[in-house]
Amino acid sequence: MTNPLYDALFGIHARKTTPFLRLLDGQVITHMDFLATSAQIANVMTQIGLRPGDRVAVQVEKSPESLMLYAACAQAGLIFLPLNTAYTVDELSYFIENSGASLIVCGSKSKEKLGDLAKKFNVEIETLDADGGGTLMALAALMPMSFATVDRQGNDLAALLYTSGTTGRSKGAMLTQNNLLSNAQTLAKEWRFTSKDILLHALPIFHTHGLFVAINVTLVAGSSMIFMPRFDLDQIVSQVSEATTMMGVPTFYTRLLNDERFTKDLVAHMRLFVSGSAPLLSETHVQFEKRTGHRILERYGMTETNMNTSNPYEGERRARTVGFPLPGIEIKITNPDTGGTVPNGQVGQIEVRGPNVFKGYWGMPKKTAAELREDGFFITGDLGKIDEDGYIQIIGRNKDLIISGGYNIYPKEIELILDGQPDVLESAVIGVPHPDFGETVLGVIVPENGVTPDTDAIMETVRHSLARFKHPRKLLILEELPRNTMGKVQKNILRKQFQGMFAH
Ligand code: MLC
Ligand code: AMP
Repeated sequence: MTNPLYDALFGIHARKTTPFLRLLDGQVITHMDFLATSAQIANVMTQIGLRPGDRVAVQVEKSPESLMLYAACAQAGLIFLPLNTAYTVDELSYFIENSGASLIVCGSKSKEKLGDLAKKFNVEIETLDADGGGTLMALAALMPMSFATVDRQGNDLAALLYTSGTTGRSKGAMLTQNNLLSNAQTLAKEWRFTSKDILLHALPIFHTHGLFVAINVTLVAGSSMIFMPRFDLDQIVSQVSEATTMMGVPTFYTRLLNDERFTKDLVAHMRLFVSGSAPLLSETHVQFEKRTGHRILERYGMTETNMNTSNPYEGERRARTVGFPLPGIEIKITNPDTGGTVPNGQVGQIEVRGPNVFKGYWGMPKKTAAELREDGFFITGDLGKIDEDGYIQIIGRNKDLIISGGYNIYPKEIELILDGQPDVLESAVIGVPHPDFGETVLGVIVPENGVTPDTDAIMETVRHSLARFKHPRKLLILEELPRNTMGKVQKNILRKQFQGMFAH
């Protein structure tokens, strides 16, 4: 009986009394204790009636128990479906229905609101709070501390991660055991992770970066983590001297640079800082090295593919590039119109093929076929080029996407709401530079029949419908939107016009 993902990430540690999670209150959770509790959770889910292949939708605060739930899903052959804690009930409703989840795990405070959804879609619901309280752990405490690991194949699904689409509807990226495992093994080797490493973990664990990159790499290497509830400057400054490595989005690094306590001495013992999920400004890269003596290692990935490229561990880590394709992964730059490969140095769309590339979008064969070629290359929607030394540069995006503090925001989703508001003829949502989040959301609306729309009422609707990080930081009213001769809205003109709106 085998379960490649569980065996390689968790099973190998089953008898180890070595630290896995180091918490801020000084508590240490060993691998063995972690796995005993996760086995109890696997027993709960199986007793509730869940069967291999069922989806478990999880919207909970970051905690050791939430990570145990991930391990329990792997052990029981269930498909883990983590959800941003900022998502509203409207957003969740879609994910629950689309995925056909069998179980929702949410915080106690959300139980009432999500309870209605659970009833509507006939889904079981359990609660899990930041402190480990709630019905899930109460049931787990009554269960045996061992669970017969469910047999799985590498091609079986391990996780479903929703990523927004250009049409405004999110798509569930189906990630197999092999997708996750191959990438974790490759990254651990490339970045030289060993059992001696201690990773400072301050990322959320409902996205690829915090979950699959940070945690899976730690697990395959047998390293441990300082497990923080969220990114908090005071906590980072107080804990970093205990760590050897850190992974973060660019906002982490700009915030650290703005803090005088973050000095060369404080991080002298650190081995590696990794950045990704959004472009790292050259200025940040340079300033960080000046301040700390460390060159940040920038890598490039996405939900559908895990990590694709990385700057070298040894060798030059080049600013404004994302390095080279990872071993076993192919990258080509193609002409978006013809699909043909363009010569090095020329900008085109980035395509990727390898064991990391997902299986397709859940229940969306047409969307899958449009982005995942028959020969296995996935069209990322990012634009880039390969420089004379083989380093890959991301130049822009072929998809209408805003990345704010590492979170992806698809303008279409917001525009659909704005367009539906009283006295609004049409709208355009754009990303503009922001000193903290890299980019932030700006909404532009055009009034209907010369009547000025009530922007406060519109923002209230937006607040009800969408997660906070997607809210426009400002709503502007314009007489009309710039259009080209084909009638297409020219967002580049709007971006240029308002680029200084949130500048320093
Ligand atoms: C929080 N807010 C955000 C935001 N995060 N708004 C826009 N963009 C964000 N990213 C909201 C808060 O709700 C708050 O609202 C206000 O902005 C200010 O909050 P804050 O306290 O300053 O923010 P904070 O909680 O500190 O969060 C910022 C952050 C966090 C950068 C630490 O967003 C974060 O951890 N980002 C990491 C995202 C990530 O993991 N991405 C990986 C995706 S995987 P109010 O109401 O108070 O104004 C992927 C693939 C790959 O992309 O390659 O890795
Ligand atoms: P997501 O869909 O949330 O997984 O986000 C993936 C997207 O983040 C990619 O398609 C890129 O546009 C962007 N991204 C990830 N890493 C980097 C990076 N190092 N530099 C620039 N963009 C990045």
